[in-house]
Amino acid sequence: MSSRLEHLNHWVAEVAHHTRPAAIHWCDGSDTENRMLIDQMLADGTLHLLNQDTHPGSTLHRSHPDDVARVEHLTYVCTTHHEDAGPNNHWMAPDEAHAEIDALFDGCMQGRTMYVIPYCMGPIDSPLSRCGVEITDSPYVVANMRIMTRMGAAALARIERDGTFVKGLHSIGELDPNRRCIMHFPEELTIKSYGSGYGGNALLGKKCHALRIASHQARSEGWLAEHMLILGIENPQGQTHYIAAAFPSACGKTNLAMLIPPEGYLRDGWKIWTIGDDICWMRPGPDGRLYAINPEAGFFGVAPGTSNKSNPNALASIQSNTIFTNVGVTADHQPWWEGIDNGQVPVTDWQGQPYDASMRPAAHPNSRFTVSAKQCPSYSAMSEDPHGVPISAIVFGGRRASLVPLVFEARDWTHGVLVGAAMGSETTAAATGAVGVMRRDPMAMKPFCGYNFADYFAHWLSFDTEGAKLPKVFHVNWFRKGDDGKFLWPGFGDNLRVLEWMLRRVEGHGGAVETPIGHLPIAHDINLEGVPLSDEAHAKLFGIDREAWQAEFASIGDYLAEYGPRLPQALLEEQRKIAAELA
Ligand code: SAT
Ligand code: MN
Repeated sequence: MSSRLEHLNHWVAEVAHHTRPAAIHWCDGSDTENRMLIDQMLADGTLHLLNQDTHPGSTLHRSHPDDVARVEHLTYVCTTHHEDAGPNNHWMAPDEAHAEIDALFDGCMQGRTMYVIPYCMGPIDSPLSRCGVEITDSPYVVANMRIMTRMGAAALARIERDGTFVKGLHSIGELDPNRRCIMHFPEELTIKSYGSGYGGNALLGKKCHALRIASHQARSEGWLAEHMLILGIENPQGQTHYIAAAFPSACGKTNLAMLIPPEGYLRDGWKIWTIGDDICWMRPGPDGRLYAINPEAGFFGVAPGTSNKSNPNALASIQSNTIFTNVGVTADHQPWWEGIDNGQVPVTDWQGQPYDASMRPAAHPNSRFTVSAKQCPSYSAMSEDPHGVPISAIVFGGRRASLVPLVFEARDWTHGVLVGAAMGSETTAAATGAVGVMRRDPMAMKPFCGYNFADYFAHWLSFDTEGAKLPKVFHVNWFRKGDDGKFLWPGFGDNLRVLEWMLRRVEGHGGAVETPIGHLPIAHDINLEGVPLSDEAHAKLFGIDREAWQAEFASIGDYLAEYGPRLPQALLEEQRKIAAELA
């Protein structure tokens, strides 16, 4: 191996010395290697074969019942100065963190194979891409990383060219919740994760690298690493606009990224192109616009609720070569989850027990599918473009049963940053803890920003420079409920009606009224043909309750104050200005 890889070799040897595996396997990402690992996991029960007639190449993994979601309370950002991690992160001093987690890693791979996974986040030849190497003792992680990233020989070649990479060390350990933690060392470009085999805790390329470490890297290099989907909207004239949209986990990012246009739009020739469903890296191009890539190569989507009605593109994507995690199965070994709505019935639940609705759902609420993006019918070839795609609009959204209207537009970039910083959402099953509690989740990055949110907001503001052609910023809420507790907006494909209004705003036509919280469409500005809405829906989706918004702005002010003197003054002034207008 060349001298440029010496640093990597040295680290691998050091880890092997410390964790004492029975064997070391360098992953090349080939089909042969993948088949070998899958066969081995089928033999030892890590994977179960699904019906190969209906779901060729697909398997099921049942995780430990205590290991089914991200564990935010056990996730740390370990910077030299506590202040650099900010009140938005759990912090530990780097020395202390290394000592604590290294003790767990001591000898933990005895009797196991240690896999070395070189991977690239983003197209192999893109200047926006960044590489990493994950060392793990989980073949399930290897199989997932192969789908979610560009993994193997090509990535190793790029690492050799770049000379740098993010180091990720992972062991499933004993899968004991009391011996579990995920540590990030942004200053050392290092991640250490112990005791969990679940997605966001174990596939280190995803949230740990592409968001926590990358956000830190992006700040110092002048770009943005965001928890956003990227989609292309092609109009009947054949022009495509790209939108990046941030929503918390399990709020429909995958559905929006793969949306099927409603009837009239399909007839007129509108098309949706999927670039990514979870993560977006963007940086200003020579023309001043923001250009985005999806650092991932696959989807790690929430299974429950995915049906031919809610997301036919996702359902079509997962007919083959898919790893399902924690779903139920039917008598003939097809995957099944709540809301699949295909007329079949589960016989076995996600824990492998006979299905009993009074015991637990057939699929865990955070059960997932892992599949290559290329299997999606709306996959865009632009996903491989090394330059990325130009972003016309940035959308922020949360799950808000009350208060927040269907859509509004920020007046300018600074206001847009405040809209993102003030985002709130009700918690979901994607993280352990109570579900349905409203919490502030700025830019949907609360669990993923690798540094102090005050500095992060300042970084966002810093893009507003002379010559910048920044996207317009919008806020949406697909989840507003009526007095009867039912959703007021149909959502799914009909969300295109809202996106189309945004694009008209981007192009300078498209009506709106000015309000203190931003520009709101009145109902007739949005194409509602074929969408019957009650008077209550009209009032709540397209109106604002000033008094309730005054209370919201007071709460936003209190929230921002938690960041103390590091918070950029411009953001506070924006909040105060709007609060005053509302009063
Ligand atoms: O569990 S993951 O972090 O991979 C997915 C998510 O929560 O968005
Ligand atoms: Mn996510």
